[in-house]
Amino acid sequence: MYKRYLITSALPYANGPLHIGHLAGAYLPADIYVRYLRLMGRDVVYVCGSDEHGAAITVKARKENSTPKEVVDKYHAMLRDALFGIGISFDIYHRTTEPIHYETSQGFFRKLLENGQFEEKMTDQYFDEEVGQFLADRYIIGTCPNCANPEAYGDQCERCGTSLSPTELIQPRSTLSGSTPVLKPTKHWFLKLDKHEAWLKEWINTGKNEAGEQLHDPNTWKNHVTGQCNSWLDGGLQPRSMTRDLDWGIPVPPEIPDSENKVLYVWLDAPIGYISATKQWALDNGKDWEPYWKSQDTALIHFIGKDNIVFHCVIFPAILKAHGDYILPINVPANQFLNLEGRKLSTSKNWAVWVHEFLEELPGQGDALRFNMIKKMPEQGDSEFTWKGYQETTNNELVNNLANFVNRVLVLTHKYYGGQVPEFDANLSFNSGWESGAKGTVASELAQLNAKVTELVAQIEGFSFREALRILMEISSAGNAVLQFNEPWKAIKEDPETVKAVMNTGLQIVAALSVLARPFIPDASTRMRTMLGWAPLSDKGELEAMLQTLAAGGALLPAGHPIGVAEHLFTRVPDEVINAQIEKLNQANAANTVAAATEPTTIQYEALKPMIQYDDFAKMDIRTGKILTAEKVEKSKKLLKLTVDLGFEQRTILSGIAEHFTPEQVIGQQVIVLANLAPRVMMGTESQGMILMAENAEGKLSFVSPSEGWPTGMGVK
Ligand code: B3M
Ligand code: ZN
Repeated sequence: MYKRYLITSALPYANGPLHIGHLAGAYLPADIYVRYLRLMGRDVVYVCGSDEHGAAITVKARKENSTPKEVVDKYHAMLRDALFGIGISFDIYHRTTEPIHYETSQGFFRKLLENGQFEEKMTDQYFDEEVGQFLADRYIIGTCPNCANPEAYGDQCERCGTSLSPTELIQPRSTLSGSTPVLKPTKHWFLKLDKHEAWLKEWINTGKNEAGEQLHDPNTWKNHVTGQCNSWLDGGLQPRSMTRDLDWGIPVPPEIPDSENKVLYVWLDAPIGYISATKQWALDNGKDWEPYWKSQDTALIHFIGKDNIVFHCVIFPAILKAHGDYILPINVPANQFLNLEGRKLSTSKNWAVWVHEFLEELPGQGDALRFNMIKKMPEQGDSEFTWKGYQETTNNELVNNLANFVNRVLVLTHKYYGGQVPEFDANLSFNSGWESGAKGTVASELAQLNAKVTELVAQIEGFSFREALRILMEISSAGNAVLQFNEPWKAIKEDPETVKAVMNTGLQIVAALSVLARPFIPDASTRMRTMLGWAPLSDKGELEAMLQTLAAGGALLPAGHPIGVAEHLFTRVPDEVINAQIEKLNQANAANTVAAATEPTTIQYEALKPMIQYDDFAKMDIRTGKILTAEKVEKSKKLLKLTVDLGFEQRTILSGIAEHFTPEQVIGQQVIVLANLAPRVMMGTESQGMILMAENAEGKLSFVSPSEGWPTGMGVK
């Protein structure tokens, strides 16, 4: 077991408010895990903060006609309030513009330089002569060499997804002045990532360091995380520039020759923010930060979204290693993306549910949002949030199941026993809540509870928070069933002794839920505690204590304990609230449609093929599958080499989609596969099947996939 835990969530860019996609990706999973660790009595520090440098900020400042400093001050406050408002329980929420962070980052630069980790190189970079400034990649737009999009950025084409470098753009122009930039030589410090490739490969795939010590168990890493790292590593690592010519950022230490007007690359700045935040936390709390970052018995875990995987699994580990005395993360349980009402969340298109607006417009529903986000958490694949789904889940699971159960137990305890936990005869049996038709005693019901709690804990340990939440609700359902199957309201007259045993069981289950709910819906947990006549949790080992009590067959609530007042934990979400939110999205959509109004096009449909018989169709074996790994095929523009999971086996499939998708984009994608197509060798590799794709009139491709979470290897008929 680890002696201490250091948990991080990705530092959000302070260039916009927080939306539910961020929440589901990097903050809620970490918060669940951290709250759980605290309840288990572990030593844990949870750090985060605003990422306040990089082109993301300066671009926004130009757009808002303000300064970078104004931008970060405004959004830092908004992000912090939204995150704490939704109950993310950071031990510190820091900023990368704090002096302690400047010192720490510059210290890293110096140490890396001293350790010979940099290669100093002159490179040609675009310079805007009108403005007199080198241009960050995002400040250059031009025509994409891949799809001819005239508005591609210097680092990426947002239409086809290809990552680019500015010199690949056709007809580049500066977004600052509109002029054509010129190439000018400039000096930069490149981290020799190529020197780190071998150990990184070994470490990611086996969990071992160069000395052969086991640092983590690679089987606990998510497939899509390892897959994305490997497809990057297989492409070969190149030295990467760790400096930029910008006027916003942390200056390269001034004593270093040629450092004028150079700042640190934001990825040599932001992740170091985790370290400076820990230092500040230690200062504020009279602790020592170093063991958290330098002692092998610390578990460092980064919670992030999938777009930050290579930075946290390849680049930052290389930086830590290059420094020399830091530990590496034992896991990076990245999540995939959450979509909203069938579409990608988009800040620029205002296609989002903003957390600060949610908290304002749906007051008191923070826990309900958390619950819904966890239920739809994109742990293994992309997932989707809909307002109708929000209403259904809240009403069916939180109101009808959990709130209803807790309320009934408390109301009946007041009614029958004057608000005191009843004494009972341990030999009495009644209908079990865990299995319809079975009989149980209080002791056997609690033994079942213990088994479920153990399962729930194991799921949290394995970062399967959706499953853990499902088990939480299973426990609540069992509580409801104990009441439903024994109908104390009918039995109280003829068989009051059995009713005492039934009610005692119900109360023990509420007591367990008040602790178990804490990581997921913290406010509801506190309210359950108050209803039970208990103080709120102090988050110091209460779950650990509860596990011990349950394992020893003890009671969580002693007989005679006086409970508090019964109230409703959750309220129904009415149609009006949902309709108003849907209307808000429709308006955002209408604004976008007006903005994007294009000339009408006439679509050319392909002619229908000749008729076939059913038998022709039935010869095809079509299956559901999932892409595990993806990489470019050398010397081929069109092909991606994929490993596809068919459940019963894995296949290598070459697919002609490389001009449409990057390997990173397709890893984790659910697909439909023609599984009995005769193998074919292409570019020296045997392709064992075909991925079915939809193609539109412009020749764009779209994946065809089963419903989210559908098992692989299932027939398509
Ligand atoms: N701010 C990118 C992002 O918000 C970046 C993460 C930094 S984590 C150290 O997606
Ligand atoms: Zn493109």
